[in-house]
Amino acid sequence: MSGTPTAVVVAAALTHEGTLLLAQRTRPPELAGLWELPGGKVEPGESEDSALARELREELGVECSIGAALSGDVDLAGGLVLRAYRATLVSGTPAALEHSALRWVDAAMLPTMDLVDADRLWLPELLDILLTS
Ligand code: DCP
Repeated sequence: MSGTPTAVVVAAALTHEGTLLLAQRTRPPELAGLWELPGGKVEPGESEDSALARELREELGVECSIGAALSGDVDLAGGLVLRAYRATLVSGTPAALEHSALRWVDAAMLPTMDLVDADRLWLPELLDILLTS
């Protein structure tokens, strides 16, 4: 049996001058108000890199360069797998086109933010990135 292919959700650790961009979700109700690494689902036939660049264009209105993956994947409900990648701005200034707010956070601020559960896996690695960038 071939089974159902795993759908991947890609998310960006978008950094700039020692800060990380967090985006505040508007939906679904159980995630609304929580902060996430911006991203979304990879569409059929799309590479993960181009999916993430597309999501950042749609959600933030910016062009980004996608880098290395962070360590570890997160299993989400509904057979989705969440994977995060480093990203840097190529052009534009992020705007909350699909979120209720955006915030650039430094290493001191990051642990105080109310993150979606799935993204907490990367907290140590994100802090390391911020403290060494
Ligand atoms: N998700 C997460 N952490 C992130 C990004 C996403 O836990 N940093 C989760 C939330 C959702 C799932 O991944 O359960 C899909 O995310 P989105 O709803 O943001 O993705 P899309 O907008 O692509 O999906 P759709 O258009 O189908 O709603």
